[in-house]
Amino acid sequence: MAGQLKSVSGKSKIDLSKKKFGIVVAEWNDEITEALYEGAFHALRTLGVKKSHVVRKNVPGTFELTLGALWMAEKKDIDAVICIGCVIQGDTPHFDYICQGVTYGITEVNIKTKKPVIFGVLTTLTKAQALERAGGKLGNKGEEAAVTAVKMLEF
Ligand code: DLZ
Repeated sequence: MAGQLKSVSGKSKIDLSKKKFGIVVAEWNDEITEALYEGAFHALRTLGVKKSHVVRKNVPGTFELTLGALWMAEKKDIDAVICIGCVIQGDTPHFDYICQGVTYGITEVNIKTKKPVIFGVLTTLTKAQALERAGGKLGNKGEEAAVTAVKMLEF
């Protein structure tokens, strides 16, 4: 992941100080989603995005990311949206419905608004797997989501 950050840092074809990002954060599994948010925020700042150009909004759970992302992306001054969530499998099929709903929903928001809306959602079998991906041994997927947003703006 650090490699990806380096490949964008300082070399961006666009002036990132002029770009404004929305980050929508699900409150479920907040230990994980806060770490993902911090990763995304830190990456954007490292890449040259102004602090005042990062707008955060919380939603209750990952399922609500779709509507939160739509409201955020519909704002004229927002260039890209990063959705942060974490769904951990439980004993019921709820996991599958939330994952399916948000995946489809975020895809729709991309197409409808024609803005990059990034899927920074962990879908894991255990909390340990989520922690590994939220600043643990497998990096920080929030950071990756931020880099993805920048790459899409460069596109
Ligand atoms: C209900 C629920 C469950 C069981 N698990 C999660 C989860 O692991 N991660 C998450 O972000 N949200 C979960 N939710 C809440 C749903 O996303 C949603 O907020 C509710 O179903 C209300 O629409």
